[in-house]
Amino acid sequence: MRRPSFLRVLLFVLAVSFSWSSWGAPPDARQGEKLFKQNCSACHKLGARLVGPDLLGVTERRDAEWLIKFIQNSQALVKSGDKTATALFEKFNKVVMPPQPLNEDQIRDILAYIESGGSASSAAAAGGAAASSGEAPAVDVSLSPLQWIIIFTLLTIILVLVGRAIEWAYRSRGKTFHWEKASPYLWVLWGIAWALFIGWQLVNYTKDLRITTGSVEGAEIDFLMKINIYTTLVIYFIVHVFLFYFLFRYRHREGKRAYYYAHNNKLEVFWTTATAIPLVIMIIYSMTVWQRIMGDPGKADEEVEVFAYQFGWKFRYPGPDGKLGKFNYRLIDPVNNPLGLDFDDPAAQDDIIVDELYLAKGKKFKFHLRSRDVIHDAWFVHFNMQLYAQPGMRNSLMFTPQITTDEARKMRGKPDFNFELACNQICGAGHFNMQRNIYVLPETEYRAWLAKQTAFYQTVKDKLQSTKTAAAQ
Ligand code: HEC
Ligand SMILES: [Cu+2]
Repeated sequence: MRRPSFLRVLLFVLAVSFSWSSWGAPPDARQGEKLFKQNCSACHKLGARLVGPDLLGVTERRDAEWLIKFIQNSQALVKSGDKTATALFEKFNKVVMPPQPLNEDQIRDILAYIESGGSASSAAAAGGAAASSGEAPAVDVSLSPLQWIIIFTLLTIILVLVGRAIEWAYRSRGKTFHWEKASPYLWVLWGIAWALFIGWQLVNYTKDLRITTGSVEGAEIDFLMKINIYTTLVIYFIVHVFLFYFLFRYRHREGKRAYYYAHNNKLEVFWTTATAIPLVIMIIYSMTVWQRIMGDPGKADEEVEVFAYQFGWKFRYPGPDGKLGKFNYRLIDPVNNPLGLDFDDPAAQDDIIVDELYLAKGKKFKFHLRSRDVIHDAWFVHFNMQLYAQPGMRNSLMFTPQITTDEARKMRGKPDFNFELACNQICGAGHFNMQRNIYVLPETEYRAWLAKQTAFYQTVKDKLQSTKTAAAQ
């Protein structure tokens, strides 16, 4: 087989670098948001119909090529007899969507914004706030995966060319360059560079490992994870030192041959037990941690119901009687009774329903997870806790918040930081929306907050009564 000529390699490099510009950055949702506000918001909204259709989820309904054509000139598409466009035009009483003077990239930005469900707006708002306070917004220097691939390909080609250049230089003086002699030294160089790179990563990217976890139980899991990471790190370095040392020690030397050593039972037994013992210790320890958290955890100080639905969360507190009242999924009514509470049960009449989760520091909370429709996953992100919420099942999970939101903000140096609850199960098209803030307060403030809430039943009592009497008549 012929080796690729250098001309071909050169052509490839040139082709790659020319197409670089067209492979530029991926669509930018923030740019898209700006364009959307300027050009589309008069007639479109995300999440509601205005003059034109609700655009939330439109990127799933239609393919990108169609959308680009339609947005650039919808009437041209209608006239060309496109069925979808014609049907839409009819449905919207022949209101013409004017042609939009946008190029393909700009439309892709808008589509990225639509796909983000309008969530670029909070990021943009934060950016705007930073800009108005005189702080320059951070410059985004991230590269697309394709650009990384190109960079690595180019680097590899450059390395190969340097190697070839060395060979040529030797040959031109009538000598031969022996790679088998040079490579052990290159390996050592590579080993040192690699160790430095790993060290740099450890310094730069382990900051998050040092952040105090939000819950007492989560801190135990953290500790467990750190033992694992640090043990493997130590082994990683030992193994790699030996790897590069042996590469060097047993390098090619004229007239010497390596001794072929096939098998040694003693050695096999030694390294099998040497790895098995720490593993067994680690497994036993993690099982006891798991048992402490998920086994019978004893009585909780507070109980809260976490109710998941497509696509959001509701939280139910027991009210003054300290008891979560009965519920029945048959009683669910999206407006008047979203959680299906059984108001014939007095314990349900004082229950409080809220949209954001409030917790008290140092109190053990028991969370009863419930799902209205599909499997969701209640991930208490900064507390190292998660469990599925399954329809027809009542799962529960306990943990004790150990720092307040204020303390966490100070520790992180981020005044607008919030603990989060997120759905960790891709549960449908609106999955991205299943995120809620969690506020951890000192106990007194938590009690004050609870005391201010009104029972859900009070807010719907009259409506329920009138529908009941209407039904009776
Ligand atoms: C003057 C009002 C108006 C403006 C401005 C406008 N649209 Fe529309 N849009 C409509 C109407 C009305 C329809 C319904 C279809 C029709 O009339 O042909 C529509 C339909 C659409 C559809 C098809 C929706 C579906 O369900 O398939 C998309 C996508 C769309 N518009 C995107 C945009 C974007 C992006 C912009 C801004 C760059 C924009 N529109 C600006 C009025 C408008
Ligand atoms: Cu979900």
